[in-house]
Amino acid sequence: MRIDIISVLPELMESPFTTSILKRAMDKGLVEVHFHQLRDWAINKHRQIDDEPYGGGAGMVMMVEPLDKCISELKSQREYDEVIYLTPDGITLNQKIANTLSIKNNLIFLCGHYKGIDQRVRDLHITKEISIGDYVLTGGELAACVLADSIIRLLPGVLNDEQSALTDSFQDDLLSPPIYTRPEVYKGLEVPKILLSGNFAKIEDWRHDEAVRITKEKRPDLL
Ligand code: 6GU
Repeated sequence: MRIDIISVLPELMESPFTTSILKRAMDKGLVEVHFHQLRDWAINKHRQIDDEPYGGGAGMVMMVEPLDKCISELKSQREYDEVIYLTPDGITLNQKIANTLSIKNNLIFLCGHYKGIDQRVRDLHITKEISIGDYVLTGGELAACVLADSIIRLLPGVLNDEQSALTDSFQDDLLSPPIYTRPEVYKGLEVPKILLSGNFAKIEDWRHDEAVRITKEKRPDLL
């Protein structure tokens, strides 16, 4: 998989991709992530990429020309499955969307800023608009990192057996059951006896029942 991320602040996205599991995925060649500084496609010497909205109003608008030039150049180099605009007015990211995107080859992420992008960028290029939740961030960069992480961890070979995505919360629409490790008793709090029984069929039943109980309690909307 290849992900191209267009942003005015690519430095904001360095550490997620140079640390831990995502770094290993990159080192193994399972994913390539390329950052593009939008200002490199600016059309004047001030490297301007935003301008005032027609019709007036507060805030600036990301200009059509730099974005169109940048995206068109990328599209001339390879076929993209999706051109995704990260914006709070997109559809809310969930596990199903991450699963769907994880089987694509080439993705473009465009990080929104200011009041948003000129509508003509959407009309020309954007195939999906994604938000990571109902709150507002200063820009799309952190959202792009969240989206990339949710996708990359699903690529074959990224997680090891222990970290397997198959036992995640949300994989089967249930939250995870409680988990414990040593010691058996801590400050009077005991590990449930069933987990020490060695009866793995019963343990699986208990885990499922606990997952249902916890989902009912915390996220009844998932059931
Ligand atoms: Cl994708 N962008 C911004 N600026 N804020 C957000 C968001 C995206 N998703 C949730 N809040």
